[in-house]
Amino acid sequence: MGKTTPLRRLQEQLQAVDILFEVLDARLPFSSRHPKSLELFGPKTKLTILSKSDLADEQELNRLLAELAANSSAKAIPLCLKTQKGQNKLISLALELTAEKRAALARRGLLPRPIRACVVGLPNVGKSSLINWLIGRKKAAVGDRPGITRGNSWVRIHPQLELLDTPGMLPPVSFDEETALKLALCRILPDDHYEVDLVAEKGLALMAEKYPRSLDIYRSEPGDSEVKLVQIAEARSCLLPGGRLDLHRAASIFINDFRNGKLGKVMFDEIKR
Ligand SMILES: Nc1nc2c(ncn2[C@@H]2O[C@H](COP(=O)(O)OP(=O)(O)OP(=O)(O)O)[C@@H](O)[C@H]2O)c(=O)[nH]1
Ligand SMILES: [Mg+2]
Repeated sequence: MGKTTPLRRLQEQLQAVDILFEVLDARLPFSSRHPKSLELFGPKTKLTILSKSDLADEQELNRLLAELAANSSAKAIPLCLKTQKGQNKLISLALELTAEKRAALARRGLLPRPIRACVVGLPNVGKSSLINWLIGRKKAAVGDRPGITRGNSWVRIHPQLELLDTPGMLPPVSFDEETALKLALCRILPDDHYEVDLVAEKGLALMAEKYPRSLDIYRSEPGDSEVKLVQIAEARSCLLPGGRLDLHRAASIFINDFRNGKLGKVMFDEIKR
């Protein structure tokens, strides 16, 4: 008894907050949601942040936003956390979503207190970046590596809104193979959770299917000739001693090119048409 497990810590954090900022990767708006999020968050008020919108296929993202706006009361906002724009929009959405709660607190005649928010999401989706972006200074640790945030204080980001400076860590889960592949490609699964070559092969197939032209950077001339690891190894002269092709290096090149945006903006989840 009394032992702090990550799940208990999360539950304590959730109890203290009025609204959740659930961060999802805009390229994977369904796959990057914790499979148990409904169970974990219950009926808690939630604002969905679609982070890394600068890396997402704009047309598909707009389709998703239209779909959400038409069919649910859930609010979602796409954000690029690399630019200092949109804070006021997010804060006013949060205030809008908690208007009833604030009114109820006021009716109880309590000393008015700000609404409290906490950021949640899978590893590497941009939770710390969101906190920094809202707080406006580098406080939370940010890194391009899943799982770097450990260790809480409230920071006032608006007279009526406070933010917990530590994100809620969600319990680890396993994903089906298809989802795990997309998450690994977008670096939401830690590097030691997957085979680089396999992720690259599947990623290439995904890009060939959805964004075939993006693979032209590995073709000698633009077209639709097949691009597999062999072709990338040839195009980039990845050779092992003895002259055999180094497919493992080709796999790393592809994954880095993808993550650095060299293959363009993508959407990997199916948006209803
Ligand atoms: N291009 C782009 N990169 C982003 C954006 N937001 C975050 N990143 C990058 O994504 C990586 C992960 O961001 P973090 O804020 O550390 O993510 P986190 O969810 O706190 O990760 P953990 O603490 O490891 O769970 C970093 O390299 C960020 O620079 C964004 O809007 N656009
Ligand atoms: Mg973090």
